[in-house]
Amino acid sequence: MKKLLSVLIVGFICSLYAKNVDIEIKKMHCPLCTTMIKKAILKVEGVKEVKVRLNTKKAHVNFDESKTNIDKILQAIKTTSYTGIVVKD
Ligand SMILES: [Cu+2]
Repeated sequence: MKKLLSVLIVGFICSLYAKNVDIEIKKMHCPLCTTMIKKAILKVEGVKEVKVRLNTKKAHVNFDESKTNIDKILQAIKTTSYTGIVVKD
């Protein structure tokens, strides 16, 4: 019972720090771009999940707010010479 409780607490704390952001990536035009951008975002410490879609030109990022922030993610996108704009957070 104690174990179950601690799992629930850890899960709850994790969900407090977990944040999702949708970023529009300008001029993204081919599957290679999506792969490159995805890799760059995944390099940011604290990023848990990245989905980059070419048809919508958007990246959906799930990250740990206690370890990173949106600015660091945007900076990572910049290293691939693309510009990301936050759509929704
Ligand atoms: Cu491309």
